[in-house]
Amino acid sequence: MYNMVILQKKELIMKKHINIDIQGMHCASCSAIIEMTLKNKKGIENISVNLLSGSASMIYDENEISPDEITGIINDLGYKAITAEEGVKKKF
Ligand SMILES: [Cu+2]
Repeated sequence: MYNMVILQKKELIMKKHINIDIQGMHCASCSAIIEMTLKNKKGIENISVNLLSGSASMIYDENEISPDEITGIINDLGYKAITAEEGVKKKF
């Protein structure tokens, strides 16, 4: 009983929401390619890529994938991904 509670808590902590700005998307197939590619990666859920705002929103599991890996996947597709944290760093 006690162990189960701890496991559930752990699971909540490991799943994080992230918003990523993506530069270089021109049309609906650009956003569809990014969405489909990330959807197939382990540890990524609830992904939605928004062409108009040039951003992606998703839940990721810290045990399976890191923000750096996610932006790397997007960059490998030929786009420029910037996480919110990097954006803040650049301003200073
Ligand atoms: Cu396109």
